[in-house]
Amino acid sequence: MLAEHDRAERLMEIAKAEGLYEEIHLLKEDGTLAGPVDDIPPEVMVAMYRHMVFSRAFDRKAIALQRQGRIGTYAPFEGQEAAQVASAMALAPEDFVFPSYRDHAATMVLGQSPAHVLLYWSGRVEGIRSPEGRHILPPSVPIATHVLHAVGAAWASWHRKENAVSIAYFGDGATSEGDFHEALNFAGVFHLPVIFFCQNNGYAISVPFSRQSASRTIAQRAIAYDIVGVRVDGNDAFAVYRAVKEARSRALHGLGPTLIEAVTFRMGAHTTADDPTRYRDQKAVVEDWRKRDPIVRLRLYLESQKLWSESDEAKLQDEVKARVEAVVEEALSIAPPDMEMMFDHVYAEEPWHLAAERDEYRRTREGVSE
Ligand SMILES: Cc1ncc(C[n+]2csc(CCOP(=O)(O)OP(=O)(O)O)c2C)c(N)n1
Repeated sequence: MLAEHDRAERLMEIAKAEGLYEEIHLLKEDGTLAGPVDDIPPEVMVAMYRHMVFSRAFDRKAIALQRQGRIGTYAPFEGQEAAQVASAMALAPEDFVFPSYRDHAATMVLGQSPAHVLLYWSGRVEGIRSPEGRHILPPSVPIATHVLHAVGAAWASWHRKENAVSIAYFGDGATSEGDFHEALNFAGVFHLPVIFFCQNNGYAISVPFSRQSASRTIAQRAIAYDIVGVRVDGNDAFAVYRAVKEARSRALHGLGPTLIEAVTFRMGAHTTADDPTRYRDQKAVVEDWRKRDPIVRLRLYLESQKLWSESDEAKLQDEVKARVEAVVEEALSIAPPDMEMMFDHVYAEEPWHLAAERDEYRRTREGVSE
């Protein structure tokens, strides 16, 4: 009998030979390349960088706003910018996007207003509306439920013969949910045009990946459903971009779904309500992962190609600072909602008891007593 390690290696070799498992690395930590990137136009690379720098500044500002009590709880994404920005840039406007609560860098690339993201974390409905011309679903807070919704949307696209894919964004913790497995199973059986995009950021709140699953990788789980599994360095924007582009192309050619595992790291807390020092050596891990920072390596590459300069950087930093301030001002200046909105969107047709509560609320608001 093969030793456990040899068996896992052997299974992986077979999967690779069958075209069911692939690993992509393109941009190394020092900003040099591990393979050709001719398929990625220089202007796309620069746009990726600009989006990533803005996202990080936005994320840090959102944490500060929460600390000041100006927004509610917030889920930071620092460290995951390449995974989110590059995956979103590989999509097309007609695609259906199912984010989770941490995926704002992706949705902002797709046109979601950053001010509305801040409103989302204040419990405001503006934060769940899709930008015009896009199909972005509200962020899913229940873990993995939206992975099934993405499959349903992909099935609808397939029936309607649309040229669109669905993409579900979720974390490593989500892969332990039954919904995740049902979604992959169904999508595999019907060869649906869906991309399962998992950001393996190391932790599901306090649970490290080593305690989440005995699988060595998340991508290898694709093999069980006979769909393609791809593992990429999630801090390598080029690898993420290529993996999603290729998955999209396979999906539109009727070749079915892809499970992408983008290996990355959540640099900060799970949410502003979490204290990561309780379950990991925050200083040491963050220092270690800083060396793999997705923004630094992309800048190093762009500079080496003369696509970016010191003065471009100085200009971008000024632009980003001003934009973030403008976003905050916009978000805080939007008038608070009419409280009666809490009765909207609860049922398609309002039942009598909700109508009665609405009436009662109106009477109270207007100071009318019985
Ligand atoms: C169905 C469900 N179970 C439990 C929770 C509580 N919960 C919130 S976040 C989280 C961890 C999710 O981790 P992961 O999927 O790795 O995503 P990450 O937060 O790291 O992006 C859990 C268990 C939830 N929101 N939904």
